[in-house]
Amino acid sequence: MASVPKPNISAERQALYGRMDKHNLAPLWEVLHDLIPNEPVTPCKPALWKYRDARPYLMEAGKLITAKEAIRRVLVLENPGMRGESCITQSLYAGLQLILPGEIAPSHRHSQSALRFIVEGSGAYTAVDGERTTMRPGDFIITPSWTWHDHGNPGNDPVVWMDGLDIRIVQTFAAQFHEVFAEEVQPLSRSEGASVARYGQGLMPLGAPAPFGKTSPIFNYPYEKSRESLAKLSRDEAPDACQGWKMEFINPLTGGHAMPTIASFIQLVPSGFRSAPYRCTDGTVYAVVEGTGTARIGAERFDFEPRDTFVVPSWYPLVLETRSETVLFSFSDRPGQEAMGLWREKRG
Ligand code: GTQ
Repeated sequence: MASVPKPNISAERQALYGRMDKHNLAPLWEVLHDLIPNEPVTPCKPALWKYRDARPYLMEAGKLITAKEAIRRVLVLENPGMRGESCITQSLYAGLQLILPGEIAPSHRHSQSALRFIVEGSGAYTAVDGERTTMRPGDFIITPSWTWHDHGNPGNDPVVWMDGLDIRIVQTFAAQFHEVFAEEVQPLSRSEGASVARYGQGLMPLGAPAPFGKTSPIFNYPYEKSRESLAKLSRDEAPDACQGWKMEFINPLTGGHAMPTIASFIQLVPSGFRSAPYRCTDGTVYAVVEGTGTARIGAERFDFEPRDTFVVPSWYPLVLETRSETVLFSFSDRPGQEAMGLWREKRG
C-alpha cells in the first residue's frame, strides 16, 4: 500500500531540493508536465507586421546608417512573445533588409542558411558563390550555408526584401561559423542565369551534380515562373479546402525541400474564399504578395494586404478569408521536423 504523505512532507521535499541544488541536481517530477506537454507549447504568438508601418522606419534607418556600416541594414521582425530574441518563431529569424541605390552589403559567409523574398523595388542583386542574380518583387532567392554572399544596388530605386534564416536552429546545435571575405564585393566566376541554365530546365551538367550540398543548386526562383505555375494549376484543379493551390519550392536534384533547414511555399487563394481550418507543427511565416483578406489565427484575426508579413505559430488553426485573389509566400522549419519524424498536420 502506498504510504500516506506526512504533514510536513512539503517542507522536507523543499529541503531535499535545496541540498541537491548545490550539486546541479533537480527533481523531474516538479517540471515533468511542462517538459512533456499534451500538445505543442510555444512562446511564439500570432502576429502581423504591416509593411505600411515598417517601411518609414526602414527608410529612416537608411538615412542614419549605410548598408556597409551596418553590414546588413535589417529591421528584425520580432515575435511579440519573444521580444529581444531576434526571432519570428521559436526556430526562425525574419527581417526586412534595405539596400539603397549605389550601396553594397559586404561579402561574408556563415553556416546559417538564408532565403530572400523580394518585397519592393528592382535592380539590386545578390551574389552567391561567384554568380549574381537580379532581384525582382516576388522572387525567392536562396543563400546556401557557407557560401560567400554580398548584395548590391546599381539601380535607381530602394530595394527591400524579407530575409528568412535558420539562426535559431543552428544555435540549438551550437554549429555557428562566420567569416568575412577579404574584399567587400566577391569576384564573379559565372554569368547571370548560370544556375537556372544548369539546373532549372530539367537538365544538369554531367559530373557536377550538387554544387551546394543539400541545398538546391538553383538560387533564384523568379516570381514570373512561380506565378505562371500557380495560374496554370488553378485552371485545371479545384482548390484544396485548406490551402487553395499551394506548391513547394523544391531542389530539382532531390525532389525534396529547396533548403535543408527551411521549407518554402507559394500558394494562390481565389477571391472570396474561406479556407477550412488547418494546423501543423511547423510555425509558419507568411509574406503577402498579392491580394487582401483576413487571416484568422487561433482566436485572433489579422487583416492583410500586399507586402505584409504574418506568423502562424505551431499548432494554431489558420483560416484564410480572401477579399481578392491572393498569393502568399511562406516558409517554416518543416524539413528538420520531417527528418526527425516529428511533423504533424490536422485538417478541418
Ligand atoms: O544578408 O547575409 O537578415 O547574415 C541577417 C544576417 C541577413 C545576410 C540577415 C545575415 C544576412
